[in-house]
Amino acid sequence: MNDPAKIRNIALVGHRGTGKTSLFEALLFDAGAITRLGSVADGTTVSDWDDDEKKRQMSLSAGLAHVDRGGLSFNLIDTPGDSSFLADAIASLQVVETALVVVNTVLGVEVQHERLWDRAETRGLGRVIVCNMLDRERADFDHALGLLQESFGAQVVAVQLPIGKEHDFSGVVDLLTMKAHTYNDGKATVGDIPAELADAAAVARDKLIDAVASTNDDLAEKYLMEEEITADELNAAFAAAVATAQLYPVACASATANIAVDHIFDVLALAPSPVDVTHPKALKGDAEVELDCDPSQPAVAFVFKTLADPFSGHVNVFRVFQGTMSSDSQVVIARDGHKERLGQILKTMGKESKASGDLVAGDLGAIAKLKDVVTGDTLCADADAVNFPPIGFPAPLMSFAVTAKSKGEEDKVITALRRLSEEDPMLEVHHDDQTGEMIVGGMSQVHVEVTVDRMKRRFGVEVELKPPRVPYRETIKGTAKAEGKHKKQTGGRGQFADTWMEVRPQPRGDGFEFENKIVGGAIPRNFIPAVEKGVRAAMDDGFLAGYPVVDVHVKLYDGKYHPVDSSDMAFQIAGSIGFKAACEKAQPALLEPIMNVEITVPDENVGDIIGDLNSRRGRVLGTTPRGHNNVVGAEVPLAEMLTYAPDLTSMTGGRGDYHMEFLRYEEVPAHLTAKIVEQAQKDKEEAHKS
Ligand SMILES: Nc1nc2c(ncn2[C@@H]2O[C@H](COP(=O)(O)OP(=O)(O)O)[C@@H](O)[C@H]2O)c(=O)[nH]1
Ligand SMILES: [Mg+2]
Repeated sequence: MNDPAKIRNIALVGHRGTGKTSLFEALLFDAGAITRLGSVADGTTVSDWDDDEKKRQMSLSAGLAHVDRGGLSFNLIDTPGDSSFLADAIASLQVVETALVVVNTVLGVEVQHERLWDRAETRGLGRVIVCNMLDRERADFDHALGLLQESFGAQVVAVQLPIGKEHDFSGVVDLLTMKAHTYNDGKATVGDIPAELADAAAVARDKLIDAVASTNDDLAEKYLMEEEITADELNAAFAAAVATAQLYPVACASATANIAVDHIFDVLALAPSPVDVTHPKALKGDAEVELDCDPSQPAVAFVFKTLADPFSGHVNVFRVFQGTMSSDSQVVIARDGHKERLGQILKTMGKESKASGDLVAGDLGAIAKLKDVVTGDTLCADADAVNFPPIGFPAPLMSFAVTAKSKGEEDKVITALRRLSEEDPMLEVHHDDQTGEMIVGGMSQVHVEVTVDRMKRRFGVEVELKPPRVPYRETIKGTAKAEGKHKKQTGGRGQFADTWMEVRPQPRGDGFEFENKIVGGAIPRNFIPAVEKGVRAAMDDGFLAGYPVVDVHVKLYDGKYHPVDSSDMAFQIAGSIGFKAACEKAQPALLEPIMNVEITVPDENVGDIIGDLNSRRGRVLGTTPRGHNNVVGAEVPLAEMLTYAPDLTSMTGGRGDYHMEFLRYEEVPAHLTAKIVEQAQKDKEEAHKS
């Protein structure tokens, strides 16, 4: 493919379990890219090829495929919808022009739909919606369409109507051509609209024309004057509205029965091509630069996914935004300016890949065995490199300490974790200097468990997972003054520094502030930064339980020095001592993260869920109906939500779902503070023993 205008980059996004992976499979099958329709239940799909995905029957990372259809070149990306594994969905939305939003018609709009829609909206992406699972019991297209319009506005418009309900769902009426497409074994027969649907189709077509007219002045005028609108006029105006994200067409399907899936390609053909949209801005230094989707310009590509396999090595998946990427060419990695030579450019199809020719602006491809390229990197042909701003993933919500099961495997653990965190940008790995443990931060217990499984399977190393940790913070509630003095006389030159400081609380979230009020040179100016450095060091390791200290104002107002014995080091130590002493007198307090939680459950579970939240120190904000479900909103301390996933599963028989994000820090109730401080003390002693 050498014409960017013929490329369509499409990411399938939506809540978990809406049928994205199944739909992706059926799209590939209908386009002739695969000869057998795989299924999620059998673990035979192109996209969910990874053992962890098969075991859990759920997508954990993005699956890519490329198909040619009707003279267009489609790059399709199947993304995960589970909130713990959204990294690839978020990254994929950076490199496509269109989000194919898949909904379960029975349930309508779910939590992740709204979040992913917001991302697509911010990026200005085109959006096509598929009401999937129309073959299921209680699937009601009109109801789902209403819910979609309620959530995403009047720009959401049906281009199809389903023929037959639930088990009798057999095809669609195309509201543009006013023809019926009925399916047998995945193959369509085009014919007249069934008589019983004629009225409904006429009404739905009017709504469609109405919506198109609202995006096009010429058409609006004809519509008002009740003049004839030709099919060509309507099609052209509709295509323009879809390509410019002014209308979001809704199509119908059953992915697993392969009904009406092939017709989705006809809607996707209207979606924007890479030349139709403005690209995300790249940065050259601090200046924004506009990239040009022109194959003849210098090449710029963005890496949105990385696979870390210990055997086949690194694979980076990228999107060309400008110019042409060729195999065997040299690129600059804009992050640090180092250069690497590209090997063979590849096109992937699930886990398979095959050699591809040059990739023009707008196209997606992969490259193996680059040495130091990670997700978020920009590859440039030019020495005068540009850089894309960071993608912006949600921060980890909880962290676990991991230790090697067998002694002597510590290095293997570190290597495996580093590699896996390159692959999963929402996994955070660091070494805790205080306890000497490796800490893995993730979105949920399941997220970290998947990582542990991968370490074992791919890197052959087993680890012990300690209970999750809450990122507590420490602060003060009162004002206090204290002296911090460091004095040592050992033989020759001594060490001397003396400081007086006052600490007081800052408003929550305002962080740390250091004020120098020394007058008359009680402490010479050149030692002041050393005092501040000492204070900051003491803040990293809080006086209560070793958690970072936040929201404190420090005023340094007096001190003493010695012309020979004073040094930066002495003032750092004095600063640390003084800060700790002052905080201890200033009503120290422990803070805990409070989460905004949304729990989606069937009606009959709402009472139990609310009761349970109360026992978790939660504040229930209210419930809102969504489809046949209810969404319970609450604010709950993270400490009470660490093992919520399995609890919710058992309370709802697996029919509940939840999402949470960080809201703010609040003070921990006194009786719990004592326990946490005691536990921290124990952990510290343990760490020193081993
Ligand atoms: N009846 C029915 N089941 C479907 C349909 N699409 C998917 N499923 C089933 O729903 C479950 C979740 O599908 P999957 O493709 O993994 O959803 P994803 O999480 O969005 O990728 C699987 O058991 C599928 O077999 C459909 O159109 N009709
Ligand atoms: Mg999936």
